[in-house]
Amino acid sequence: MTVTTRLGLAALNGLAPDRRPAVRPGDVRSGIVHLGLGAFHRAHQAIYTETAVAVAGGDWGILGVAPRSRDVLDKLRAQHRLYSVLTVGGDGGDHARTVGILSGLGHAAGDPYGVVAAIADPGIRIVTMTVTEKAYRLGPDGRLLLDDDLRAQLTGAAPPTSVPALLVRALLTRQAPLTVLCCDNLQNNGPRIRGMVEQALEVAGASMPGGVEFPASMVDRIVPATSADHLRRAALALGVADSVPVVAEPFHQWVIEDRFPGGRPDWAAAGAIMTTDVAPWELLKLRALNSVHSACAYLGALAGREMIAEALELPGMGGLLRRFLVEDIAPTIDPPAGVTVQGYGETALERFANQELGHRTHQVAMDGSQKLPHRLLGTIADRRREGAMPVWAALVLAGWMRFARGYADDGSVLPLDDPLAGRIREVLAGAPDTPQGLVDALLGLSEVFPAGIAADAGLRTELIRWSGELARHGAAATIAAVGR
Ligand code: CS2
Repeated sequence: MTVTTRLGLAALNGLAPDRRPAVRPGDVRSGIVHLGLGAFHRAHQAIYTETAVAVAGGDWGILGVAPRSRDVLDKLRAQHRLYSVLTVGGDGGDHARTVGILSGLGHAAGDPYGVVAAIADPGIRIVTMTVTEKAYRLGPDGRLLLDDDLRAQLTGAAPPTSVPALLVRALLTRQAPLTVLCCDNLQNNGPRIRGMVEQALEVAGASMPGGVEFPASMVDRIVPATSADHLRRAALALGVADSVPVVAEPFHQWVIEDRFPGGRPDWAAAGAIMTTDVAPWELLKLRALNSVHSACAYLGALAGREMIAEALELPGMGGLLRRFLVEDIAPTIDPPAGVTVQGYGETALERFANQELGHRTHQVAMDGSQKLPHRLLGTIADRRREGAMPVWAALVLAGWMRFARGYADDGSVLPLDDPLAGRIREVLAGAPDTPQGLVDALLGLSEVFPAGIAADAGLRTELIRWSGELARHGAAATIAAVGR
């Protein structure tokens, strides 16, 4: 069957009621600027916000800002800012619904001053962000990585296209209270972003105005890149063709620290957990879900597995990941009331096994230098402080190191999609291609590894041992041998 009608305002009346947006597109005025119009935001915060507005009202339309590429922006514009979310792997099979909460669109690279003006506008009371770890330009010590370009952006000498500069240039003129809500997988994300903005304001010769809050939040939903197959399935499930659908698993969770001086949507009415303490949720998610995801990605990619669900099927992988969870991760976490690390980890593994998602190992492997400090290195540091050796965490880190070499076990090339790719290639080119050479070269990256980890002789020995195992036997055999 070919679907010929295109998604747009005119197509909405022809959709079944459960596929239409929960709010009337265009009815809701903007109250939120969102930086990072990628798939994750559209399948997560946008749906929570649309549901909250449908249930409890409020001017909480989202003005979505694309940081760099215009592609999604132009396609959304052509569809009157409408798009669909295709939920896959649930009991009833594919289900699609359209979302109409986007009340405006912006482009940071093309019109940075327009985005600054939007954030400074008193009608906007919240800025949410999903720009990924690297966009915050923070080093392992939490300090802003300043270069000439960023300095020029912060002082007004160059257009403010980066996230720190967009926020700072807007805060310099803003009068009304504002909440800046980071929705990225950063440990301690609220205070960390506050610290980043404080430093950036200092460079601009200013200090933090009153009435600006930075609550922490934990976001969770697996949202892979949309494939051609997803496009086709979204059109079939919806009955009209959408050029920018997003695909997601049924599961979703959002835990938010409740500090919003300018008000907020009734996200609790949409199922979010509003709380005073996000930290236990954040740590649980980063360490017991994201790091396990990375383990599947690096070890799976080395073993030639294209998809996360296929990596999980490697003999021994399930056993290895459970040992990683129970022996290394669980002792470092005090989970929220009513949750166990093991139970949470089991649910994560079931979610990773969703075959319909088509989540590629290479996608999760991306940006390892930015992700691992938040999801893996804390576990290692905490266990080492206790005098224990986190053997499985070391295997995962060695997996990243082997991945960074750029070759899978069958010799095929692995993409190193990482903001530090140039630095990584440079240090590896100057080192012998041995387990020891690999480990020493990469541990020397002070942009990634805190001094305590880089100088840990016991950990270094363990990393060299695992790198040697992976080099000699390959990831598949290494996992099969230990994951019983
Ligand atoms: C993944 C996350 O790509 C990755 O690094 O681990 O995007 C993961 O799918 C989400 O955090 C799940 O909420």
